[in-house]
Amino acid sequence: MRPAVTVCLVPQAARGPFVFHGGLEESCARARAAGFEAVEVFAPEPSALAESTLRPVLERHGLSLAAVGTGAGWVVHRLSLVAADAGIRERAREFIRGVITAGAKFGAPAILGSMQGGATLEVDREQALEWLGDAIVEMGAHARSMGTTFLVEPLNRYETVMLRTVEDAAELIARRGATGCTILADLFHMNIEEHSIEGTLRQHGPLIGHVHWADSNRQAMGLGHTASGPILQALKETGYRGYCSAEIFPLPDGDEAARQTMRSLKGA
Ligand code: LER
Ligand code: MN
Repeated sequence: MRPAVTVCLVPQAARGPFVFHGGLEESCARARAAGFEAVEVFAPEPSALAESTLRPVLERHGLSLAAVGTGAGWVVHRLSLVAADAGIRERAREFIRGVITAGAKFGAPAILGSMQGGATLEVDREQALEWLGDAIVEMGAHARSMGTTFLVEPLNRYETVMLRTVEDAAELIARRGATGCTILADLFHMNIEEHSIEGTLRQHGPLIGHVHWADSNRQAMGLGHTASGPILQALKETGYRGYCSAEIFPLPDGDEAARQTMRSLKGA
């Protein structure tokens, strides 16, 4: 289990569940000071992940890139893979392709979260699932061609009507025969939607490509009521070797949330 911590470069998401919000250089320095060797970056657009910007900072702080988010396509640009407007859907795919390409230069997968569609839709869910399936087939193939993967993330019911459980994501990937896709298991969303977090991780073990390591209240693991022991045990049993990345609120502050995350993964 490799620990990672989230860095948000999007002013519109300043109150979002990310540990560090203070700019790339400062966030990387704080991540390293808390003992991390990898960061997950939430950027406003693909150009913010340009090699010429990102590589020197990561190298300066001895950090790898664990993953890159695509949610700013929605938060900043109001793009969605399931918008009624075909032009918006195309721009959404272009945005995600750009993030995949940028992350791939660092060996980092891109995450599909909010761009899958929200809690209300402009079209019926069947139509939206068709478009979402088309997109994951295309994005997965693009990620694969770049030597990386595309992370499909189920979200809780208050954030999406599309993929809410790991089973939903696994079913869509299988039904559409999407290659290059794995599933992001966000423990905060799973705490709301899954019957059993550890049971689900065991059932879908080979498909789990990334974990958002968050407690029930979306604070650092250990600050809510999720039992992390059985989850770590399930991840170990299934041979999970990916990141456990803290996508959590910076409470009581970012540095302490980062340190608590490290403590919760000690010996894992
Ligand atoms: C993205 O990783 C996520 O978990 C969503 O809740 C976006 O806020
Ligand atoms: Mn997440």
